[in-house]
Amino acid sequence: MEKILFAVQKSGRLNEDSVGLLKECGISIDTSKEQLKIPSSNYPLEVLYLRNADIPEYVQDGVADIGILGENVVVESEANIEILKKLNFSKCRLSMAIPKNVEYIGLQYFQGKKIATSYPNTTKVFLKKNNIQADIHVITGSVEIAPNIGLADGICDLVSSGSTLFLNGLKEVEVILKSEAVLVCNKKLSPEKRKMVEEICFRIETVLTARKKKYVLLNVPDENLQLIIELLHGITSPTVMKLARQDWSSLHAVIEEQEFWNIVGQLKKLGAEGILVLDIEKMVS
Ligand code: PRT
Repeated sequence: MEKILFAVQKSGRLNEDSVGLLKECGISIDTSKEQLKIPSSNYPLEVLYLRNADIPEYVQDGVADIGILGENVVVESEANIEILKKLNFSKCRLSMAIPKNVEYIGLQYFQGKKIATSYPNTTKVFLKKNNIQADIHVITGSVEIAPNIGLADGICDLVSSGSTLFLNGLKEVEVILKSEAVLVCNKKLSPEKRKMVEEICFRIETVLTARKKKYVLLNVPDENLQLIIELLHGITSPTVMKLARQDWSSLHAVIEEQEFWNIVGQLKKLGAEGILVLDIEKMVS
């Protein structure tokens, strides 16, 4: 039987969540990372531990069939690969930033200016689209220090909390790309491998759907049962069970976590008691 070659970042921000997601999908892999290629013990799959920045080319060339990496790297690489799914972790944005004491007059600020970045392709495409001609300096690390040492008038770099910009006296002025971890695959997979990739996508979807939902159990007085059922408009009709206590029922429902916070006050006002909120491990809709 063929094996899927799955590229995962060897070490760095994406590693733990990527390996964790595979495990939640029931795919066991050794995390020792001493070897580049490690077979799963219970699934026809081999994990290739690679640098995030190298994954687009490996997937494009078919050295790996599928992989998890930052969307920003997919865009920057301009590789001919397919994005299968956004994975809802490692969220960040690629932004332009300038010294905080400089007045920002809009994108025209960058006309004829020097911009330091590790993302020259994405930056060039953005500037061209906006008719801005600027001088791009490619730097591979510590881009945020470039304005302070007189190397550039602004930068284009990844931002998540914004503290790196703040600590370096910079302010974010334009977001040019929003990014998160994505699942990508080679565009010319054999029909057999395509089927295997679909199976992996199904498992990932099952895990991601479950992460957004909660299983809620609560005891409610029968006089308000109908009102509470209407509040809990979850994925399916809630389960209602009679309690030993007279005129009371137990309700079970699956709802979005945010929705739970929106309605918990109303549930209490309607007399709900013993409210339990549980994580769901997997959910097939
Ligand atoms: O070496 P390799 O190629 O494997 O990895 P990498 O150099 O891409 O390194 P890594 O592990 O740092 O980042 C992997 C991916 O995580 C990136 O490609 C993004 O998709 C994602 N990600 C999410 C981030 C950040 N958040 C992030 N904050 N990548 C980098 N940063 C850096 C940013 O460059 C800046 O220096 O963190 C700093 C800003 O963070 P804040 O929180 O101060 O704003």
